[in-house]
Amino acid sequence: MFPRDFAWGAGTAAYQIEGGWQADGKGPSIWDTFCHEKGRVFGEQNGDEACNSYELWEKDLECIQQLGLTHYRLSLSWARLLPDGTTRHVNQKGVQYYNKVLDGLLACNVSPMVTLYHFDLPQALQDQGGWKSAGTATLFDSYAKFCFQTFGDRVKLWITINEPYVCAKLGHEDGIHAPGLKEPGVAAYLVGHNMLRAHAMAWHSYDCFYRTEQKGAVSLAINSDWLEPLHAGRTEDIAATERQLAFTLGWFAWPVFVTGDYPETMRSAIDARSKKLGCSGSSRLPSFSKDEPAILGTADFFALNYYTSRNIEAGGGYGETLCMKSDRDAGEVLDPSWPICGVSWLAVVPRGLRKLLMYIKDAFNNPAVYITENGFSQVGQLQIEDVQRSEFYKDTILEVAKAIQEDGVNVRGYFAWSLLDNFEWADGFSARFGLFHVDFTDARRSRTIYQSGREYAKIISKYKCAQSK
Ligand code: PNW
Repeated sequence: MFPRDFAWGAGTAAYQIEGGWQADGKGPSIWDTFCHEKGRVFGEQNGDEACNSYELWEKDLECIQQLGLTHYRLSLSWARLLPDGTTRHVNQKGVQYYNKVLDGLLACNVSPMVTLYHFDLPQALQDQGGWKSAGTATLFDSYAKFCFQTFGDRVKLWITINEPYVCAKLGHEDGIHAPGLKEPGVAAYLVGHNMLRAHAMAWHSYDCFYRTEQKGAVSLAINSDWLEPLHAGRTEDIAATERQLAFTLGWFAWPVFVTGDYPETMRSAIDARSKKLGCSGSSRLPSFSKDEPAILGTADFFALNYYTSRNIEAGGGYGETLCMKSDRDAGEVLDPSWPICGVSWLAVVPRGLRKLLMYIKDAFNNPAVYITENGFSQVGQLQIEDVQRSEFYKDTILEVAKAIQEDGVNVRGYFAWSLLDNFEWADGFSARFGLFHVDFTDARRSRTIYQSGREYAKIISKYKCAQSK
């Protein structure tokens, strides 16, 4: 049911697993700073040590092999490689660390997918304005070139930026992720803009200088829920769903895959709201300059992070305040029949993934798709026999199979989130997304496979066997 070279993977991110926050010359990142401030993270926890993958990476390799993964998605810590964020100073110990991990993966016949940026901007760059500053995009491009140059002989799948939506919205509008800015209705659009510019510059750099020799592929990971109108026949809800989609998936996918610019629905909604609120000056949504590398066409595949679904109704009660939610003028409603698992925002709806894949096929001209994240967490009472999550993986992978077989979606791989229980951002260690349990009270951070991990391993081996016949 799956193509022969289908990628069976699992993912992690540097800050969530590595620890070693000051080890061997690493510079601080915005997540180090954020977690060390009071009241930011559940239980005042932080990623100072996390899963200690900085020292225990060989244990991670064992987990990867136990699952039988063909691919592993990891991210590089920018500040571990370039402590002040610039190529003026390279931390060789950081280079050695990632060389060991990448070589270790290849030695086990596992292909790496590498994310350059997974939420952890070097603090030195935040001090100069962070993603609100246009110059950060240029520095990201230099960092990306450094990584292509240093690791690109072994890495064939690259993600530039993970979930620009989450970075922009949670980090700069809601202030619940690093850098913790609350500048509603303004900063997130600017940050998203600079991330798109950064991504496009890096893609063009790869295309010009590395593609011929390294023969890899580059994209950005876009998170999206599946959205449907709350009342299927209600015109206002249908329009609200379209707006919500434009402000989430469309915000990043339209410029890259469709027009080189933001969705018209998004721009007109922001302009209209600005007028209504009497915001002076130019639009809060920046425009792309003709003098910079084009945004359109800067993805070699579609990288999708899918977790959940929502029903959408018009309005939402954010009326006259300046914020993104009032710009969108759409409210999210959860169907009571969807089980909420672990974290509050995550309603489990596997069939939403199939529908979203179909949408992506139609809207973006049938691209190759990697599902770069999908999963759910447990909170509270811990179960190694996590029956519900085992069922979830079975159901979800079946939906992916149907998307390939029946809908003809060109899905090339599936990455479960996450290989290990890890530091779940503002939820600290309270939400466990791992296929392996990690004992954070044990200095050795012992890793134990969950039932869901065993289930995933079974699924992988079944399809691998079927294909070898
Ligand atoms: C993604 N939300 O982030 C990230 O890419 C992962 O690092 C993370 O562990 C995973 O999803 C699970 O949360 C998100 O609050 C973080 O809506 C928060 C939200 C969504 C995605």
